Amino acid sequence: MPPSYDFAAEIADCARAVEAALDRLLVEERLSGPGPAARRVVAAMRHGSLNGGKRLRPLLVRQAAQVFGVPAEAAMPAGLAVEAVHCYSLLHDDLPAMDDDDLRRGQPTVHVAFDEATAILAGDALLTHAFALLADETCHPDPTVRIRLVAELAAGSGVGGMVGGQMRDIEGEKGGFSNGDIEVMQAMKTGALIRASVRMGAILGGADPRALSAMTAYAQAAGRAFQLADDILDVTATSEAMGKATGKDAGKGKQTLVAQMGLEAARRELDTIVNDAVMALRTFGPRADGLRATARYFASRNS
Ligand code: GRG
Repeated sequence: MPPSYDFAAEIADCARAVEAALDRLLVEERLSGPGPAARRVVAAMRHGSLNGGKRLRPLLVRQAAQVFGVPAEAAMPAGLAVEAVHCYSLLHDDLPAMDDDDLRRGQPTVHVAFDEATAILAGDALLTHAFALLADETCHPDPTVRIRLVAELAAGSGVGGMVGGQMRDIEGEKGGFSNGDIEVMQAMKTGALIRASVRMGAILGGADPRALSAMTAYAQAAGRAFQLADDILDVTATSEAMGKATGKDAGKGKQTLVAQMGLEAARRELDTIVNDAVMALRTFGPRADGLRATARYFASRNS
């Protein structure tokens, strides 16, 4: 990593590379199996994954891998797998049975542009394809590493991770959540995939158990910072800036830390958490500057 690390250049470069790779991969020829890929589902997968998105999870995979000297291109297939899971989660989250949103990344959501059944299937197909990307030899030459990546992504996205967090979030709309309940829900719903991204980068780089545990501590703090910033933005940002509806948490009686502790205390807490994330990386030196910058970006972003 060069002495003066340029975060703006790296996030832009990563977003460009992810967009181009998804554009190449999400086509009928590449997605066909025993039968030809269903054209309408592929079109909905493309609608739900192309043209937008900050691509923060592939960025985290790449930056975590970079700590162990892995080049950005070698971290791309694993990053794409996490992004495919993330896009599926947004697509399903927007459905009428969940958050019922019409706008995502400044465009009509997939069930609005297509229909509900197609949106469900497109989400399912993105989730399934994520694991095909990890199983492919281009992801890593060593099958043991590929299996660890599969297990990591499954744990982060499944019922003990993102899906379980989403269930808790829905249950929490009835009220009665303590601050601790909210933290567990958020650590699972949003934090688990961020944690998986960082750990997958570290696994690609062959991190030893001590390094993996430091990276995990970073990831957990960064995930909390990301979610707290998202809750703050839901109160303070416009829907134009966010490319999606804002002010929905309070409207639905959603349990957030901002609602519990107030805006000013939430902002102070955010500073503390970012500091925790940066401190977790103290043993890594300049190669971890990317991860440090991303934790700071999570707290300062305005979209
Ligand atoms: C439906 C199984 C299932 C899970 C949904 C992640 C999630 C769980 C729902 C998304 C709801 C939401 C808006 C959560 C807040 C945090 C979040 C994931 C924001 C969107 O992520 P960004 O900012 O989005 O990385 P982009 O558009 O940049 O990819």
